[in-house]
Amino acid sequence: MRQNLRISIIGPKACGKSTFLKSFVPTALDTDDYGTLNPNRGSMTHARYTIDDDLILDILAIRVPEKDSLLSIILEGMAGHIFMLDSTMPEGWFDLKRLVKNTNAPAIIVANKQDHPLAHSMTAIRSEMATTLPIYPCDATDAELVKKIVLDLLYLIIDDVDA
Ligand SMILES: Nc1nc2c(ncn2[C@@H]2O[C@H](COP(=O)(O)OP(=O)(O)OP(=O)(O)O)[C@@H](O)[C@H]2O)c(=O)[nH]1
Ligand SMILES: [Mg+2]
Repeated sequence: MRQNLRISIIGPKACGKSTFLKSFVPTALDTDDYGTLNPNRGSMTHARYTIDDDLILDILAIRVPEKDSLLSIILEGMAGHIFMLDSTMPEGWFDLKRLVKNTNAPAIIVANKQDHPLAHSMTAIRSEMATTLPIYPCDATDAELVKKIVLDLLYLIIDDVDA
């Protein structure tokens, strides 16, 4: 039976969500490509990735919304989450920490922009996030690394379904 899995990439403005998704699926579309851009809200990016005849991934990159009520609607039905932080912007980590605490689906954290000269260290990020979720150092332009991270999340999702 054919199955669609929905995965979210959630993080603050400009942390690299779209770059990450386009490294995984170069044909990923921004919402303005669909004609629905609201410049006050920022864009979303969507990609569909076919694993095989039975499994399709729908990946949606979205900014952390201001309202928790909106967030719960967006997150509903997601099989897993990639929480992305900008390693150069500690002011955005708090919001993400709050999200991580309130999520039950399989999830990982991506510490993006680790290649950037102003990136904080993984030690500092791990200490601040204080979570048992895996935290991956990342450069969203590195397609091989991005693929490995998405596949690791997929394995977590499959383990979760089997459990
Ligand atoms: N150095 C570095 N720059 C990055 C990385 N990922 C993204 N960027 C840059 O950060 C900026 C924002 O990247 P986007 O992918 O548009 O970020 P976004 O999270 O989709 O942003 P919004 O959709 O506007 O919320 C761009 O200038 C990217 O080139 C990274 O891993 N390292
Ligand atoms: Mg984007």
